[in-house]
Amino acid sequence: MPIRFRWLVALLLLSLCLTSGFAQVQQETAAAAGHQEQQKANDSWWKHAVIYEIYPRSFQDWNGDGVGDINGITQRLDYLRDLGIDAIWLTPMYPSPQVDFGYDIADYTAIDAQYGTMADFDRLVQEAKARNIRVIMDFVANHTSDQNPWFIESRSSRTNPKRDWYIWRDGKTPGQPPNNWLSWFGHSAWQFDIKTGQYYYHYFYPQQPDLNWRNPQVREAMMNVLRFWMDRGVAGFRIDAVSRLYEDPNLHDDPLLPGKNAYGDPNIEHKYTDNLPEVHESLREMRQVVDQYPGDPVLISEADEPNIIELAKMYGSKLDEIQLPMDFQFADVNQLSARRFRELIDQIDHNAAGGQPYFFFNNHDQDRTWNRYGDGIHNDDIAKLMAALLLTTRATPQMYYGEEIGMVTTPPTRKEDVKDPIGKIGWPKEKGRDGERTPMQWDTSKNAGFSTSATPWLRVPTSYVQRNVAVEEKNPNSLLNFYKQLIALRRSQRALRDGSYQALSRQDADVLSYLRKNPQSGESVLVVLNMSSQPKTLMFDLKREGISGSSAKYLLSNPATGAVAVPLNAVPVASFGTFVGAVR
Ligand code: TEU
Repeated sequence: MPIRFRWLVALLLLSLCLTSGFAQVQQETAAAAGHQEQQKANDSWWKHAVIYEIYPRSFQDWNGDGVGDINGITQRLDYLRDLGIDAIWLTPMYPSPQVDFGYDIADYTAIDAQYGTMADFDRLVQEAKARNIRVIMDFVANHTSDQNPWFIESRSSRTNPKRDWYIWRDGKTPGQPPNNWLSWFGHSAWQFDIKTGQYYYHYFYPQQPDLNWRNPQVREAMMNVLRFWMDRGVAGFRIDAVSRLYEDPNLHDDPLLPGKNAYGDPNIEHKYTDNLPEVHESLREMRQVVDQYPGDPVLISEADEPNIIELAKMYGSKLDEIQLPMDFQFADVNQLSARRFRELIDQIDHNAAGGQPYFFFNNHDQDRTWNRYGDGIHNDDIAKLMAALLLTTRATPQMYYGEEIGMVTTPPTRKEDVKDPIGKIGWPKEKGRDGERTPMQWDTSKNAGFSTSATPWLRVPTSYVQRNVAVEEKNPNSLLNFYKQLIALRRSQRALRDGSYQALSRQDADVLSYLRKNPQSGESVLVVLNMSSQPKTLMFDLKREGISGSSAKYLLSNPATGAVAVPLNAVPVASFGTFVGAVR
């Protein structure tokens, strides 16, 4: 071959190689992009986040008026970052007469002056973002305040254009409410309004009239509320009382159940006011609105769904409704029952149909875990065990301020001190929810460092002297440091982050144990929670789970031990002890 041609052939070959190499690179890049897309879908931030509920009135008072505020929260962001929190859910801080401490909203798109200004809020979002903390707002969709201009208009006359924004009905007979529906907060759910001679419906306090979600104008106004806060950079919403959005338009009476409630009313099944199918249309609508925004916004739903079927429905048949429905069954087991917890984890694992479970134990409406699960002797161990349960399953965990330091429910001791109206209506059987809303305990100074005011809105429990952030930070064995270590493990251990859940020793009535299996070849995590007062030594055969090693490496345990590893055929767990170990 003449030398010229040889060059030509060589050049041709080279360019062929290059193009095919390029094509390969291109193919690989496309595959990688596809993989990334796939991963993104599996890897939404809220699947891996630790979400922390803040009750703003009680977290940190910055201006010294006795009520917590936005700047107070901003001031404590470093604490939350160091704890390992990814997102904070703020209970309502909108203008409100505070009958239900913010859950009665007079204006959905403003900030109540007692908590600060919109500029303070914007700064909080910005400062949180700088620490990789997202802000989730509370969306009180079911009802407004009776001081909301919408309701003021609605009640002004029967012909007002906003009349139909709320649920107005004639009495059954003069002086008789339209039917037997009862408020969750006691007595009839109907309030007579003398001016127009009709009753309005309120699932909660009479000062919280229910919006009429069947009215398209109401839905549009509420969707605009979502847009308003999304535009300000929030990461999503916790939607209040979602299952109560709709009620039977034909006003059927609810079925009566035996016995009476704390308010002296007959017990009833809220059959015609809860979980009507229309709820799901509205949830899809909300989801479509937030999905218009970047950043993978999240919707969390609040409602004590009565069973797994109703809970699973919250995800939507195409996973197009709520990403994180709160699992109240799991939150309210109210006894250390390994069987019951195992059963509930199974239920959500099998029924969520690809949806992400969402667990919590504490919130601003119910007694703290310390009181509901503690036995009075081993409370600290039990609190650690509950923390491990919350933070080592597949579910996204939600914490409530103060649980990480073991805050105790401290209800008022005298009726005249009660702030939460249900405590006044139901005293002494129902003392209200003040007990779980007491100020955050930061240090040993006056008012636990919550406020410089002489009279914080709720009294600080005396237990603050031992139980506070400053003291617990210094103690390596404190509950606070246990939480920190668990959250760090949840981040660092691939198995805890992305692994599947496999129940172990299913027949064990005392010990809840499970494996979080590494989706790749790395370490899996074995969790053992002894829910009994008897120390135990357990045997695990994990060969069938693909674990060939014969020992587990300590990642975290309570009580702490100096040991590095333990043989899988004899894992010791103290009474109410916790073991978290790595296996291969
Ligand atoms: O609670 C809504 C609600 O339905 C609760 O009664 C819930 O079912 C119960 O806590 C389960 O244990 C929300 C808020 O969280 C609460 O603070 C408000 O008072 C209520 O809405 C009314 O807005």
